[in-house]
Amino acid sequence: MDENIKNENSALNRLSVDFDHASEDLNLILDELLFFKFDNKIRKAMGVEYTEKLNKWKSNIEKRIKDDFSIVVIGDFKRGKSTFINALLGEKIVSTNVTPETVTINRVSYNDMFHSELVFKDGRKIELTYDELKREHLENIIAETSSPVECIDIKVPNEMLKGIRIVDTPGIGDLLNQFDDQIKDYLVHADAIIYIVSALTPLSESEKTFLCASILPQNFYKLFVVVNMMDCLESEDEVFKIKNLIENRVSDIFPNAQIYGVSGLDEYCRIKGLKRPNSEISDMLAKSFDQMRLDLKEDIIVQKDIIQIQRASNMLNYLINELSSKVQFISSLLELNKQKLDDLSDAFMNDNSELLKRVAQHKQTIKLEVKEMSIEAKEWMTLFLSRMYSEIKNSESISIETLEKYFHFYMIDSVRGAIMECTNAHMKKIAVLIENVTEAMANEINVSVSVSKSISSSIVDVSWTNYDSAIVPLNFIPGFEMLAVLGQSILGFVKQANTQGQQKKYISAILDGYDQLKDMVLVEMDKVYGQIMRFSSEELDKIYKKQIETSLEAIQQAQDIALTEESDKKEIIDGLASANEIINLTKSKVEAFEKRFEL
Ligand SMILES: Nc1nc2c(ncn2[C@@H]2O[C@H](COP(=O)(O)OP(=O)(O)OP(=O)(O)O)[C@@H](O)[C@H]2O)c(=O)[nH]1
Ligand SMILES: [Mg+2]
Repeated sequence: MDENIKNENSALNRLSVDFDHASEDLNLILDELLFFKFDNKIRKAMGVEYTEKLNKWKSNIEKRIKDDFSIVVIGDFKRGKSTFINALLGEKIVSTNVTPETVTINRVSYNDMFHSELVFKDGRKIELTYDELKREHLENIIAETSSPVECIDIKVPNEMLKGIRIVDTPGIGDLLNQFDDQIKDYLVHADAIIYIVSALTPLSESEKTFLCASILPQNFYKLFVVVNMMDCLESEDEVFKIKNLIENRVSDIFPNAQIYGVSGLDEYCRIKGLKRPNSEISDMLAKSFDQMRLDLKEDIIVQKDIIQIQRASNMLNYLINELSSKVQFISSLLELNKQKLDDLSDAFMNDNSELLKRVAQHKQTIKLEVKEMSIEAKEWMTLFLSRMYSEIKNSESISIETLEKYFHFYMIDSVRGAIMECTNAHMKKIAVLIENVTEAMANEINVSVSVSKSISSSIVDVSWTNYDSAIVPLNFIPGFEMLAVLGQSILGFVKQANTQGQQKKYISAILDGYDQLKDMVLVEMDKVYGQIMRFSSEELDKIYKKQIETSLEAIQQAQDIALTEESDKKEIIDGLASANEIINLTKSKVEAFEKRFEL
């Protein structure tokens, strides 16, 4: 009975959005905005460059509507993302256990025949056979070409992939860290996220930070959190415990997250009829994977159209807001005379301007603040490490087997967690500082421009960066790669103790080397805070540059307008009025659209 209701519901869901119709409507609204390009008066008012930009945004939104629905599988390194994808698809498609040299982004989608190619950053491609997708072969091919790889595009005749694309990303915080920018890009264009964590390191602080900073702001409709490697646990009870633990940790951040405890490896073995890794809990693991697969289908794949339309309509809203700010800004500049505009533009372009001097002062202030923070963090860390020392000293009751199996995870996670805890608290402070400075800079620009505050703050928001900014906090996570290196060093440190299976020897080996470990951690902390300092300073430069650029562009536009005849000016004022009309019209159309599709 329940099953019937569920099926009926999902059928209804499918009926509730007519994707072709909805995307056609969105395209019509987008076409409306093309008047910005074709109406001469508007072109004159907004400037040619601006109307050109419109094209880019428009094609971005169109791409969002037209492209396959994209599910991005993401998570820290070596959590079993690729294994999970293979298990989900029931065949070995993406390579697993890859070495850093073979790390790639894999895009898997549907085609009625297998087809795969290695795509290089310069646009060149190499066709790959199914066999060449194996790690050993790929390694040789990538080494031989020694060109930077963009991704591997894999098309397979797998029913599940119809209309969707699964993106397998390399681990965040990969030692090489070369993919982070690319992953950001995929995240912006993702429709849904599957976040993979490991049951052996259940949601570390760095993973939590990543979720908060990069996934949360994007307002995904649903978040699937997959706790993988459950086969490594001893019993169903333990599986249950770990799943609950993660549920608690995640639900604070994402009330709409769905958590599954699975084993990609077990599922793959089950499908292929291979020996399962943990026979004690294999039934439970199979059930859990099946449930996850079913939910994925019902909650995401069946609803993919509506999710995709919603994301496109969000982008459209950003675009409309941006256009609106720009029109307001130009309108306010029109009130200034030519001389005043020239002075303004001189002030902005002058390398020795008062404005730049003030940016330098702001940077210095932030630098001092970060210095203080790093001292505070190291004091705090020293305390933390001595607490941990006592805990290790008092761990007689833990068996040598457990220590050998889990102790390095405990160490790595605790130390990383403590560092993330410090930097998290400090980064929040720094974010507030940067925000204040940004506002101060906007005000300083504002004082000279003498336009209203609301307009100057909209300068900061203006442009596509508004959409991008959902992703900016990723840069705020300091030194992911350093934390990874630190993890490796701790691992080395713990594993070097050769204690021939004796518990006491194991503990004393760890304690003997403890000072060395402490020094290592403090040195890493210095590096992390150094990076935060550099990052803050670069961030201020970027914000300042952006503010100046946007202001100069508008001033230039106003200068051009100031030079025109009175009669032309009237045309421009008319143009701005028409622009406003279009903006308001599209705004109400988007609203009506969202209401109709219950977005
Ligand atoms: N026991 C167990 N091992 C697993 C499971 N999933 C993956 N592994 C193993 O973990 C290692 C890494 O797996 P991958 O699938 O390559 O992990 P990944 O997250 O894609 O790794 P990167 O892409 O390098 O970040 C491999 O040796 C897998 O066999 C699992 O569910 N259980
Ligand atoms: Mg992988």
